[in-house]
Amino acid sequence: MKKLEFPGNFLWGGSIAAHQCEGAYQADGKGLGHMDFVTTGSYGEERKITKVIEEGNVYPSHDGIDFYHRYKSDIELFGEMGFKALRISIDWSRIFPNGDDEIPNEEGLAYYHQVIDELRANQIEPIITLCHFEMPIEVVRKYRSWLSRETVELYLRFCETVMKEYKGKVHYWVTFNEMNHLEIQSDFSNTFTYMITGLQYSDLHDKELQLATMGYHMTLASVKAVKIAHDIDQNNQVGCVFGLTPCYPKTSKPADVLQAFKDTERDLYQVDAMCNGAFPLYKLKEYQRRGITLPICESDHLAFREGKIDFIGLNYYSSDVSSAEPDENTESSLFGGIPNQYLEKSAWGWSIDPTGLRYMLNYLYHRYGIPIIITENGLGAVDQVENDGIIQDDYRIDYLKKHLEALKAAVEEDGVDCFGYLMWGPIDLVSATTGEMKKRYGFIYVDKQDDGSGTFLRSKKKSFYWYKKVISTNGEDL
Ligand code: BGP
Repeated sequence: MKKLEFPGNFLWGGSIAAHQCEGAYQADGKGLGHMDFVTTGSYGEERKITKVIEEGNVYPSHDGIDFYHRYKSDIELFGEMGFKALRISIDWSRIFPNGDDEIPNEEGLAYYHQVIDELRANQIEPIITLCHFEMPIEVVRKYRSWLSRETVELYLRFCETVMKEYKGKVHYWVTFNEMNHLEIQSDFSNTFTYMITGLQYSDLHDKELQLATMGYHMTLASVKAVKIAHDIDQNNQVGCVFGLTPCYPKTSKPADVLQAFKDTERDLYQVDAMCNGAFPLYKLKEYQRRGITLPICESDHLAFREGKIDFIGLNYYSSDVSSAEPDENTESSLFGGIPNQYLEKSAWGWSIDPTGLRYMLNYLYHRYGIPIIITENGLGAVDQVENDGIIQDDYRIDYLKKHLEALKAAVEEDGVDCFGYLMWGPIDLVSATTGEMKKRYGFIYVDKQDDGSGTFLRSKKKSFYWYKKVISTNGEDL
């Protein structure tokens, strides 16, 4: 039998996001972004409220891991591991500090030139996310975030500016990170609403209509951005990143199976809209039934036809369980799910399910037939620094190894076209859903704690050497 292996040009690497690592929240002309207003424990621990601060220099959101100043040495460390690609985001508020400024901020543009050049110098392909929970706060305040069409235009101006600026240096663009989480109704509604839109869930007066409207505007913004990218450079490959969770039926009762199907499908209408050239009719019918009318303009139809994505980015962390009777044994997990007796959980309650990754890859590939890249996957854990300064993170290696085995099977046995694996948080950074530093994902440890203490010093964990070996053997030695 043929030996299983990854393609030779497979993009091994990692993913980070500006607001979770850069810090320097007001440096070189940057405007304030909505994520500059959250502080440790804002959400996550108390999942029903989003605490947003008004001002004050709080750690960690204002300092991140100081990637802004340390990008050179951090990228060198990624290079040492053999990274072929790094997904970063460009913080919109560094380029247009208020969102609607007449001209872009030169210092912001210059900064990302340096980062991209440094990646290229280390033979690392930059993959740029244009909106990873980052938006100038003024766009939220003045234009009511994604509730208004003006925001779509402001976002497109930002996209066009950076796509022209980095033309020839960047070939992979991601329009949005995880916009699909906006409409999930759960304990996390506050968290996701704030992260994705900068608006507070509790402030939405007509929640269903407003969430649907924002989801529509973001989907429209994405397809329009794809067209702009293709017009600027026909070599541009453009995708959108979705955080997807397979939902398994709690029992073989048909009602549970149907519920699981619906829950898994729930997040796919935006993928349908971006791959099929039209906003899906079944979703419009659902909105109609719920009394929701989307603000669709005649010209939008053409935008959907012209803005099909080239690839799908999959963020995969865990799976969920669905039941037709949702209150049964429900406990707090990422999406308020039901425990799966067959799976272990991370310290933050996310079930660990490598097979779910294979399942989701097959699901997506069979449905859309376009290339997929794993844009996030990883384990958030509390790391202990041993006396000799080393972090023995065998649990992280174990998690990643099992997910890579599942990915390998999806590629080689199932024939899924997956062209890269970007591990989430290759360097410790601030957690998106909890605002904490103690939830660590990295191969590289950052000496910074939630109380603000620490030196920002970097050190290699055991997993650093493991991933280096994985890359150098092209995934043969896991
Ligand atoms: C995804 C986000 C990332 C990242 C990751 C892990 O949803 O795209 O930004 O943070 O989740 O989540 P957390 O940081 O909350 O552990």
